[in-house]
Amino acid sequence: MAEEAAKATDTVDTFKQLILAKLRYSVGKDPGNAFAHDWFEAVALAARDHLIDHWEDASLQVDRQEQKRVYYLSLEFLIGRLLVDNLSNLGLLDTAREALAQLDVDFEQIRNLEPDAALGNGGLGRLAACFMESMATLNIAAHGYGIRYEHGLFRQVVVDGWQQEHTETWLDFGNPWEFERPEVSYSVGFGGSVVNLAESADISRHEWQPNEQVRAIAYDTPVVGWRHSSVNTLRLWRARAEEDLQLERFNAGDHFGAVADVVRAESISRVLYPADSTEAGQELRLRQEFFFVSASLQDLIARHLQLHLDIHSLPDRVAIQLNDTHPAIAVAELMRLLVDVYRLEWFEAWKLTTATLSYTNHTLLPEALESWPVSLMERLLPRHMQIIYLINAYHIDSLRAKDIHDFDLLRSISLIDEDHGRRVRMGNLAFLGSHSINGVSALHTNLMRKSVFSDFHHLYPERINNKTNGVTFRRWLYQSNPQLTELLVGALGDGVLDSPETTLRSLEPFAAKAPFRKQFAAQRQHAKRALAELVRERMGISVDTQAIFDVQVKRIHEYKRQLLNLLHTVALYQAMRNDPATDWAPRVKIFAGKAAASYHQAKLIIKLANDISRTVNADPTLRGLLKVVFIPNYNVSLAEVIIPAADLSEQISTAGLEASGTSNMKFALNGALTIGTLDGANVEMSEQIGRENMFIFGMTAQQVAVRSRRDLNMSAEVAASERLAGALEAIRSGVFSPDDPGRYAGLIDGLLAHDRFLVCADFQAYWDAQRKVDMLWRTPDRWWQTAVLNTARTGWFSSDRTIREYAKDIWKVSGIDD
Ligand code: HBZ
Repeated sequence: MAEEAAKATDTVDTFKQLILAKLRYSVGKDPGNAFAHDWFEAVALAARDHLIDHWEDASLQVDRQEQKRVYYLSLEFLIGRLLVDNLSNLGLLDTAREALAQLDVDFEQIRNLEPDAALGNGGLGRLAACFMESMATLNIAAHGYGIRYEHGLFRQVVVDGWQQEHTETWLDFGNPWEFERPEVSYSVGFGGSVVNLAESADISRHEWQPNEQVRAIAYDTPVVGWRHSSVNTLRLWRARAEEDLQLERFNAGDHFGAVADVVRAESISRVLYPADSTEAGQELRLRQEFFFVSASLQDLIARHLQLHLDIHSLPDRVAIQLNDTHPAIAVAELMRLLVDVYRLEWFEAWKLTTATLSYTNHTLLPEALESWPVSLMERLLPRHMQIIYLINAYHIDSLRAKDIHDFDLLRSISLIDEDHGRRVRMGNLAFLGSHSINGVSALHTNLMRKSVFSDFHHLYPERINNKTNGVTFRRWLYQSNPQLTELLVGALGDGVLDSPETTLRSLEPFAAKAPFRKQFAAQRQHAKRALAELVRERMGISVDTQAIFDVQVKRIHEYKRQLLNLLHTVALYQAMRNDPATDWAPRVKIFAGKAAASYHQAKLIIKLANDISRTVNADPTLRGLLKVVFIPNYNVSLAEVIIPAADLSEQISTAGLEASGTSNMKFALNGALTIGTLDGANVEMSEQIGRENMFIFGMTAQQVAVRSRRDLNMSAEVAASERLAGALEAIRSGVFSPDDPGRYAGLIDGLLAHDRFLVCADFQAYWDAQRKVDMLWRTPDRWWQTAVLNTARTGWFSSDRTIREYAKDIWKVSGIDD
């Protein structure tokens, strides 16, 4: 023990010296004149030194062992902050805390100075970040590839209840985690024409001559696994013009014109598209997609050839995962590289392409399925358009050869949609070019087989498979909830940190132990106080930490049904006012989330939440029984504060529409109870956790399908429920918007006439489920027993489990230790 203590002191001392050296020689400051941000930078750089040592080891090991490499292509990586993540996985968190304390620097203050790397919109981007961490933890040799956006997801400011979007500037103070690699750069072409150099009739022998070139510069960020098992690389590309300045134009006095090309080229990596499930439909978006796909493929092929010399062995050494259709142009670009550059014969190239690529689908919503106008593709990527036509033609030929002539089937699997002004269907391209197509929860995968890809599934029954999402427990438990983590370690031992998937189950018997339940409740109180403090500081609203913290945080979208939650809020408000003698369970309704800038209905829902909040919070007759807060600018860091503080997790999407959900898993892991529909991964959660330990309500996906076919007029449902009618009428008539009483008339009338997401149809079931929540809350023993069981039974939703499944079933790779 004495020896260990001496070693720890030694480590603290060494780390302290390292921080001081970084402060002096890298930041250029002394402790006497350093600002808090300088300290942040010095600690981050000190941690980075440790990362680098492990990073070198990891890449040498991969080369030696000739491990197959995984490339995760994603237009989004919603990373959040990295300081605590890196220190914690390096095992240096306590060391850093102590070293800083000795230097009289407040660790909590400096950790909060780090900006969020918000290079993603929501679940899809955050999943990519969890996967990167899990792949490093599992010793899988993986690279993430994406875009280094200068501006990440917009900063949401709420002014008078309305969302405003402001530019996010995460790079203002530089980024201590990344390494610019100017020597790693590729040229990416656009436009121009296709030429027949060899005068060959075979169009697979034609070549592309782009008329615009953009340079992709690599920026590498090390990604360290738990207990620094391995360090992988996230490589993000920045766009640069081939030439910084057209000197001739500049000298002729055309100062703006001289940099026009620079602006055009660099706009590619300027900003993340804030498009959540709405079609971007912008040329710039297609340029972004092709830019990062082309640079990434060129880079990984160069690495492959350097190591293995032979392009033919690509699928044996390389697995490329396409995160949604955003990188689906990879199918055509890989074909172009193999055929035009490496001179492979078409069918050989096709074999390599499909054996290397696999694709993950994240949505079934028709409006979110990507497609590009043929005219745009022809102009921007003429050779790729030609390749897509060829793939399509060969595919249809191969089906006809198998005697498949069904016109409707051929039309539905075609890469070209002829019905909506000729568009390239990126989902179909990704499907055809991949050997594996996976959904992200069991229900979603089954619906994929029956809906968007039913015809493809019929033709290729082996290709579609399920990989239910998971989340990294390092960030979403150990780092965000140290109090609960400590409690778990106390109960189950240190081993729970290394193998929570199996060990957490041993927590079950603790649910029956009163002293443990008390401790479990105490850690929640701690987290609730921290959130209450944040709400008071940022919004000036005080909330009762003894009340149920009822939380819905996610992108604002009609299918996620924040409106259903708001209707319940209004109905509860009215019931509390009408019936003050009832013993109501006190509640704090907490909302947060961003709406896509162009999504007017979602922005109106944010305004409604804020209008309701203002009215309810100011009503003295409620005696504080109900509070409503909309916390602005939801991001990863805010989620880390909110999730541990939640008692109730709202997962109430219309069944069949939420592909998986991942916050549902984070909440349950932290011991919140879920109120939810049988949608996405909620279904599997109810299997693991037990339906009796969740509040499951509402129509099933099947019932939704049947009801939607009937009609979407809700007069009957509204007539049947006085409570629903009352809530709708209050909103419609301006009770919450006295300054503009007609503000919500359109929203409510629209809902009654055409309730696409079945808000009204599910209202009564939701209300009833909420009353069960109240009842359970009144018996704390049972509540906390259920909460402990939720934590105990969520181990399966670790992204380590998900990644193991990808590795075994899709990528055919194993980690070094496996
Ligand atoms: O992906 C989400 C799903 O809605 C959610 O159910 C699932 O858990 C998660 C991970 O699989 N999808 C998204 O987050 N989608 C986007 O963010 C998105 C971004 C750009 C687009 C379209 C969708 O153009």
